[in-house]
Amino acid sequence: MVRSVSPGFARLKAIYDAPFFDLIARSHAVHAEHWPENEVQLCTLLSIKTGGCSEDCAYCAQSSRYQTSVKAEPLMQKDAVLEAAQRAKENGSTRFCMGAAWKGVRAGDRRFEQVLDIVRDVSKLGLEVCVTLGQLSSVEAKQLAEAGVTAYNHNLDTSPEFYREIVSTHTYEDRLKTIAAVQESGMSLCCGGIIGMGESVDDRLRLLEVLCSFDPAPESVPINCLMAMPGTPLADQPPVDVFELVRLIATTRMALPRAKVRLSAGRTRLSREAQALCFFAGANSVFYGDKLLTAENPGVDEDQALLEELNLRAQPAFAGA
Ligand code: SAM
Ligand code: DTB
Ligand code: SF4
Repeated sequence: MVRSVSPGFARLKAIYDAPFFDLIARSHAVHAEHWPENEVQLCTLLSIKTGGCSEDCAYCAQSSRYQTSVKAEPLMQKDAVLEAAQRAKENGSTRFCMGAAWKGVRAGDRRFEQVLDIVRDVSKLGLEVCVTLGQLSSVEAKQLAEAGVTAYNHNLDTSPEFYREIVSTHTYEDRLKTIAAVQESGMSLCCGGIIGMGESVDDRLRLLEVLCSFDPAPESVPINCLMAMPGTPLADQPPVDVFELVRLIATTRMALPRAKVRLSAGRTRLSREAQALCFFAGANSVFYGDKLLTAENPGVDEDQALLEELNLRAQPAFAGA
């Protein structure tokens, strides 16, 4: 099927296809215009409910459909979460993101009430508070906002066309409905994707086109490189080409100048030089701490050394808000 190309998509493609050094010079200039230079936000992730998820997202080690090394665990106790948040703050993170391996949440559910209770206390620490709990409607979104959540992460992950190759247990439309509920509640939206799942460059730009259609624009756009998790259907995917990653970061920076562009999962495979190129092209946030949700992340010492070598400073909370 031949799809007609929208003006938005054509514009993104023209940006993306520019000669590499022109592209990153332009995106760096856009970055410098909108953000204090040499600042990177450090965000710490915590999986507050790991594994046993009903969904079949082909990239995810937490799906109960696949035999992976991740075991299902109950929702963490509040004290342990607070301890982790405090530690993240002491290490220099200004954003704390709690993830749960759920299809979604419903008002009145005991576990959702527990999450609200955790959020009320975490939000007293002065950090940006992000959660990613799967699908929700405006009722739950409002409750989370009132409890002190500042941002909700709900990724579209790829283009509408490719999404059905990756997930069959929910639809792109379901994701868009959750995003609309988040936007209505006043929480800011963190929404991005994964590259390296077998999608085309056009699929990546289609995702970006959808992100650009949101009003307000997403506050934060995580760009994850697939971490090919043993046992998942995508276990054997080859790693993404680093120049494709840099091009996508640069295009995202130019398309969404005020968004935080987060260089997210997959940094363990990126050299220091590759990460430096990503920051130059417009990435201004990383996940910080030895672990993502279940997968490995560079160690804190390694990241501190990299930031120092590149003269990058940790960004204060709510910068650019
Ligand atoms: N269950 C909720 C959901 O699906 O929205 C929240 C947690 S889910 C693990 C959050 C995001 O992590 C996914 O949307 C995906 O972008 C990212 N992710 C999960 N597994 C990944 C992997 N193996 N490699 C890269 N990104 C991954
Ligand atoms: C996002 O886009 N990436 C983070 C965060 N949002 C929740 C999660 C990455 C997960 C990587 C795989 C894992 O740790 O299991
Ligand atoms: Fe479940 Fe989220 Fe993993 Fe999909 S990405 S299997 S919804 S935890």
